Amino acid sequence: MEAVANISQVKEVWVMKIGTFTVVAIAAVAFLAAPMTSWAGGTVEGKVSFAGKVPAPKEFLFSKFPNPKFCVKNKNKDAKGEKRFLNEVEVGKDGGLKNAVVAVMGINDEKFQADFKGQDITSELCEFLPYTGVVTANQSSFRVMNKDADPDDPKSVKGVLHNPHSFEVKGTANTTIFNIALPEKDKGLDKPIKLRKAADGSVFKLICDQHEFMQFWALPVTSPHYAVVGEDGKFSIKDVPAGKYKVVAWHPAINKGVPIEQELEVKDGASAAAKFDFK
Ligand SMILES: [Cu+2]
Repeated sequence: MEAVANISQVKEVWVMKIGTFTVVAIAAVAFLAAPMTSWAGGTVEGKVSFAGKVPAPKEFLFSKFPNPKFCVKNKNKDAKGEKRFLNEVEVGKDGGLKNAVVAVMGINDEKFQADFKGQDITSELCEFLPYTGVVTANQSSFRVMNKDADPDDPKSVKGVLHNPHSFEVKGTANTTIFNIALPEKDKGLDKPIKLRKAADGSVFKLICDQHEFMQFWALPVTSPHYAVVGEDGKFSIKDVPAGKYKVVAWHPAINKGVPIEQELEVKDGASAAAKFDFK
């Protein structure tokens, strides 16, 4: 018994020693890292504008799709409630291109990519929200939640059937990633996604196979240095490590979905201006 007690005492001392070493090591790293992170990196800021003629929304006759009496509750429609509008291009009063995605390219942040879970996409009143976002090429979780049920339709009391179908899109090529029916309200899907050609410029598309006007589009990114712009078109991407970069602005329905690029240099503690003018 005594021998056992002695061994455990020795162990405790050993653990304490390791513990002390660890604490000292962490403290030393923190001491070195803290002053650096407080000023390292710069900001990329600017605006995405659209100066061209804003294309008319795409039109879909409610009557040609399932659940016309429910889907008409969506606000994007004509005065008579016959046509659903898909406003692909929305421009703010100062010319900002809403929903454009800006990303600093060439930063391979592996921790960000491993942890990235994206955002929950919702199906609400027969619309995927939001309209644009970002994904990673090898994303462990992509989620879509069905928020729709129609109390006035016996077939849809438990849920309006949506069928999120995702694709990797490159040029005119579309490759299915997943295709899953969501028949019940407040139930969703959670799937990993892989984009094999993200490095070659592919993008992600989500469309409902029941209601074609339900769409979500995303640009693959490799670091947290991106922004999805609102209707003022402005963005401010902070804490970008100093260096020379290609920065892109992308909108799925403008310039045939091809991003426009700008080269710039980010300096520590400074702001680098980026301006993207789509026509
Ligand atoms: Cu649908």
